Amino acid sequence: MKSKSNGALYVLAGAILFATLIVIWGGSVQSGTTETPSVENVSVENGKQIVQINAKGGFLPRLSEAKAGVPTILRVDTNGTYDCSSSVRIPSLRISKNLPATATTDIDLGISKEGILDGTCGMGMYPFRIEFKS
Ligand SMILES: [Cu+2]
Repeated sequence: MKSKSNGALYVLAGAILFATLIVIWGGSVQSGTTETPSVENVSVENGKQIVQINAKGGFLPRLSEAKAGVPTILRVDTNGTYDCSSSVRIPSLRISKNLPATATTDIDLGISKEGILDGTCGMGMYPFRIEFKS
C-alpha cells in the first residue's frame, strides 16, 4: 500500500516538473531571440529588391527577411532623426553612412549571399538584421 502511493506521488511530481519546464521554455521562446522576421517591408522595384527600414531611436523593423542572390537596396527612412540611428553601419560590407535628419536614403547592398547581414547605428547600440534566404 505504502509503496504504491509513493509511486503515484513520484509520477505526480514528475508531471509537475515537466509542466513547469514546458512553461519556462515557452516563456523564454516568446521573450527571447526567436523574433519573427518581417517581410512586409521587402518589395521589388525595377528588378531590384528593396528592404525598407525606419531609423529613429533605433531601426524598425529590426529583423527583415529578404531573398538571397538578387540585387538589393537598403532603403532607410529618417524622419526628424537626430539620434545616432541617423548613421548606419554595415561592417561586413564596409558601409558607413550618415543620413540626413529627414530623408529617404538608398544604400546599395549588391547581390547578397544567403545568410545574415547585421547593421547598427553609428555607435553600435541599435542593431538591425536582414536574413537573406534562397
Ligand atoms: Cu547609436
